[in-house]
Amino acid sequence: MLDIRNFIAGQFVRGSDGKAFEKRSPLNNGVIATVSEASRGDVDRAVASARSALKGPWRKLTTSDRGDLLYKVADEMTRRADDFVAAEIADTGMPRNVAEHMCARGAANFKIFADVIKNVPSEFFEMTTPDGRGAINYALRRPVGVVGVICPWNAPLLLMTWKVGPALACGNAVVVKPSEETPQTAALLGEVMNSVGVPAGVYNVVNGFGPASTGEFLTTHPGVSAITFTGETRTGAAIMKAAADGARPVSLEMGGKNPAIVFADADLDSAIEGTMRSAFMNTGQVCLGTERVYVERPLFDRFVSTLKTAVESLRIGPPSDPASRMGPLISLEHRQKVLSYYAKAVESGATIVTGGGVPEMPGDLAKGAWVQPTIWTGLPDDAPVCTEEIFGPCCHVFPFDAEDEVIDRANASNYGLSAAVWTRDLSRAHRVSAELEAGIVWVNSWFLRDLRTAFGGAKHSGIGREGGVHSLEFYTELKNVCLKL
Ligand code: NAD
Ligand code: 6OD
Repeated sequence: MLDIRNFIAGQFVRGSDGKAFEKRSPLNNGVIATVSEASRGDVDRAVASARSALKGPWRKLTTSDRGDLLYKVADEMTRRADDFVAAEIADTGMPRNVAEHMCARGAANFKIFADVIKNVPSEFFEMTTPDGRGAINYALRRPVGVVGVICPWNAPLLLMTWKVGPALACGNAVVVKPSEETPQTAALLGEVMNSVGVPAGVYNVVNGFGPASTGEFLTTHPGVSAITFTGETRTGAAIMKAAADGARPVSLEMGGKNPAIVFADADLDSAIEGTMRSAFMNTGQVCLGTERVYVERPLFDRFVSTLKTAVESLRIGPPSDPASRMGPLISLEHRQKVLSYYAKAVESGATIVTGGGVPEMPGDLAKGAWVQPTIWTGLPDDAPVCTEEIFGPCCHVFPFDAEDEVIDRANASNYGLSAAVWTRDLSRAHRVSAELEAGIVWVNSWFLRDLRTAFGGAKHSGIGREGGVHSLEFYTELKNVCLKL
């Protein structure tokens, strides 16, 4: 049985009040680890260790030296890729190819921000003064301090390093709270930090839950200078309230109910391949996933029947089977939520094109959090299944007749994270992309990411942007120096 501990001041430590919780495998619901839950006192110690790291050798490093150290972190993660992949798979049950992609992105997140901070130019202005001698102004970037990082379970290492990478590149120290469902890779990263010589206290991990537990202790802690969060919109709102007490900045990456729009002139094979990924990758547990698919009427029947064939050939199975393309959901609890939407779809009168239930799994796997990938048609736009984030392997496919109509329908959502547009008409691609209310619009692709670009959500999907230089806006304070000549 694995013993997952908190990582505070460079040491792996149990919770000071002895509390621990069980981590269960999504494959068969068996207990795979005991995780030490951090108490309020442990969170105090983690924040204090981060704060003192900010005064130690970490502070003295130049941007370039810090960048070199973060390259070593990335290289060590790559060297230990098998460990990270195995840990991610054990926590989530995701197929190996998905875990490999996520872990490679984890390492890339350190390198890209080490490069960004080294290369970002600084502002400089010359000004005149009444005595004729003038003055110069230049901007310096300084770390904000201790950053609290609250993470979800759906892409644990990718999403944690997406925040920790830029935070450290900018010279901050972090206290990370991984999801209670996925504690393993955050702990492994602690080993990596120690082995490449990142000073103790720069990277800390506290395990536990949200309300009345570690998450709340961290986000309400007065020693935390800024909070960056990825997760559900209602959790983000609670964290924003906690941050308001100390007038601390927040960066929130939250939920989505993202549209895919397929025009009749689209390359059908690409649109199907893209929709298979955007609706079913990682068992639909991707914030950028497209649970609403709008297809122009002349292509509608063909699209639905081709998608059905593709979904029915998706191999559901454990990560130990190399042919497996879809794993379980994260937990039985999450499956209950997803299945409640499967039931609501039926109650609302949906046509089930395929799926809608639980697959038969052999042996011990029958106890796991498996669901069938599911396609529906026939519901109105305002049915709960079509407006609320389900976060499972499912989509509803709607027909549409006109460009303006589909833009209005795609935008009629409280969320605004991403959208995918499938068309061969370049002018239309530009027109529609400009009108869609989303942080990112993919044209003839999905989840293609240049990490230098802004990433975040509109409306209830987020507050702020991270990525490239945009991350620096959150993780640094900009200071103007005005020097009288
Ligand atoms: P969640 O909001 O339930 O939990 C996220 C984290 O917040 C966990 O670590 C949890 O313990 C912690 N938490 C919960 N309540 C808290 C509180 N009151 N104070 C402090 N911490 C608290 O989200 P989840 O179920 O882990 O993840 C799935 C959600 O994340 C989906 O809505 C998905 O769309 C979203 N997500 C968004 C993005 C994005 O980039 N926009 C990326 C991935 C996932
Ligand atoms: O690619 C990323 O940087 C990112 N934040 C992806 C989010 C995935 C959501 O599940």
